[in-house]
Amino acid sequence: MSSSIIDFVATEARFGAHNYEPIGVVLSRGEGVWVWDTEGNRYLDCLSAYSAVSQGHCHPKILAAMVEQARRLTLTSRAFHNDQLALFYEEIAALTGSHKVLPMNSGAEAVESAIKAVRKWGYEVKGVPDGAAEIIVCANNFHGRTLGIVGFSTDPETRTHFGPFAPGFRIIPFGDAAALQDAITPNTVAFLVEPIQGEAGVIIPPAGYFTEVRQLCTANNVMLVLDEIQTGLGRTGKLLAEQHEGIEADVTLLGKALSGGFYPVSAVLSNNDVLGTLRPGQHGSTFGGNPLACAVARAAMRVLVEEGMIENAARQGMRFLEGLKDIRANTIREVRGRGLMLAVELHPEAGRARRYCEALRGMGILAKDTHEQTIRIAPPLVITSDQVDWALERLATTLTQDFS
Ligand code: IF1
Repeated sequence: MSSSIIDFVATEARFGAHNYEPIGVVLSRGEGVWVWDTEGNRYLDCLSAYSAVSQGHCHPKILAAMVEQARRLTLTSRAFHNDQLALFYEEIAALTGSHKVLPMNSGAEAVESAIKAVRKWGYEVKGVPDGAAEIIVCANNFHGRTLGIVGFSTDPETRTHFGPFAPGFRIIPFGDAAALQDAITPNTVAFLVEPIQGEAGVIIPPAGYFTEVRQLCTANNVMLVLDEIQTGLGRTGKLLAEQHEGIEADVTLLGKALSGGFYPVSAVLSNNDVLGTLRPGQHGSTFGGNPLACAVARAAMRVLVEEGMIENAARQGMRFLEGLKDIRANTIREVRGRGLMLAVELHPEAGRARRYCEALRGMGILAKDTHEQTIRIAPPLVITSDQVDWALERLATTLTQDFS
């Protein structure tokens, strides 16, 4: 690595908590699907900051909205109204068909807020005895890094030595509707689940699973909470991943691309009285619903729809998935994906996915491994057919090598 890269990396190592092991590249500029490092090398971003930069890096219209708002008013706290929040509410409700919105900042905050709201609904509307509310989650879930959330994680790396954890969660296998039926009790207030498990390696449930889930939740007066923080906003080729299943969640969580990668913006969306249980003083956030966040999110939602990014994700996702499936390589165990949420799972004997990601960096592609054997592929939704083909050529070259 050149001296400047070494300096950046060494300084990070010297001062920073070592809670990440980044690929050896120091990025300094981004535009659309491309990012450049400090040496001027160009890479196609196949991670999109874990689906937060779905609109492409530094989208000019989101930037303009951010700069214009930042010049006028950035933060008021919710102690006062501002002239962006109502417009954000109207536009996100219209886009998603929601009735109530709770604006937060990070995805984890949206998840934690939803947990608080469904518990409150359970006690005050469903009639669950106080303190007895149960929430069902799936094994191999990823919903964030707060203490409450890692308390129901099944990934040792995410939860070891962070205890003690909060009670009130039951864990069932993902994709198994019978297990959900068996786990529901009179005290169950919600089923919290990702439509596709992202960090677990882009795990897509069996056809019909969510139809059964929807029926079970409705029959048992259990709130279906879909965490669409990664799958939402066009990533899977539809506005929301639930649309592939033909169902509607009771509570939907959005984050990441809700700001196009410019600012932490998340939201809890509710189609019933779950959010109606929150009264003044019972929940809040310094930055939640601030005018800058709202202006950025309004622009991010607008360009997503106006520039046909959702339809493009469906079209280019199919091209990418078929192209990956056409790669003849002994290293590949399975290719999975929906829209531009894709993954290549390697055979254990092919070696760690990290090695292939490092080789891909040398080919001009930035991708991220997950759980040792899987390469996650999630480019911005603005990717063109030529860029998909460009990426496929380099992926084929890399995946037909053996880094075991
Ligand atoms: C990391 C991946 C991990 C999420 C879903 C909530 C959140 C996330 C479905 C929380 C966040 C990020 C977190 C980041 C890496 C990335 C990630 F799944 F996307 F790959 F970790 F598993 N629900 N996912 O995916 O949102 O609080 O981060 O805004 O923690 O390393 P957040």
